[in-house]
Amino acid sequence: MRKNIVWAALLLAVPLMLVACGGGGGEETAAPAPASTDEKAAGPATDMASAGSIAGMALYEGEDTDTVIKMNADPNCAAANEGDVYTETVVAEGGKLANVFVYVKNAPAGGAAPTETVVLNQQGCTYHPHVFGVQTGQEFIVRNSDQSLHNIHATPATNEGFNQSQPFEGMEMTKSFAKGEIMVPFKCDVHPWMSAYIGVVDHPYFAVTGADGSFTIDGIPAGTYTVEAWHETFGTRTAEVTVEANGAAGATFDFNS
Ligand SMILES: [Cu+2]
Repeated sequence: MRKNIVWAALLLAVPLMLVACGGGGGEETAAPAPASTDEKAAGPATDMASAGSIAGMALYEGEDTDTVIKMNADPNCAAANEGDVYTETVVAEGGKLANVFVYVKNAPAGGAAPTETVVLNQQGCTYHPHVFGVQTGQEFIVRNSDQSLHNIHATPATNEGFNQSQPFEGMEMTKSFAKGEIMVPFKCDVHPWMSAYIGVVDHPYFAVTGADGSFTIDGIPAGTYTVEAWHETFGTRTAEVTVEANGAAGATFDFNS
């Protein structure tokens, strides 16, 4: 037993001695080279590591003026929904406003390319989501999940519009927009109540407020930014925001006045 301990001690000691001896050798000067290469390779990652975020809220104390959509004209649409479906032109609860597109106006260059697939789904004869964002050139899917004919009529001001029909359930088409545009309206000429809005920006620094009125834009480099919030009924509000390295900046958009 004791012999084994002695051998183990020797086995541990030998590498330690080698390391200690190597310290004074002239060949050690080569060591810093790979280290500096590593630093260079990690450059962009270091920038992202110091990125901050912008988070906040869209406020609206007024009433939710949405009206119930009458879908009697298309029995399939009526049958596809349990209960009432609302127009979604104002989705507000507890003083918080949903469906507000929030984006950085003077965004820094670069930024991560989008990886997740964005889907504009036609389900129950309304668009889901009602408001969303994509980057310029980013492909998104338009899907018909209904047993009704829809036509997808995009009416942009600066991008190229289109008007294509999807007569059958399960049909999909892939689209993208080349230029930044706030916002691109979508409608369906078969069901006049259908509407959606897509914000197109040439960077990933955008978000849409949720049912609780909140939004978060992650991974943005430190800097001072003009952030704009867009709502289909109430127009736009802006805020100046300074993001510190690794910092969390706040922005509140008041749509009451
Ligand atoms: Cu339709």
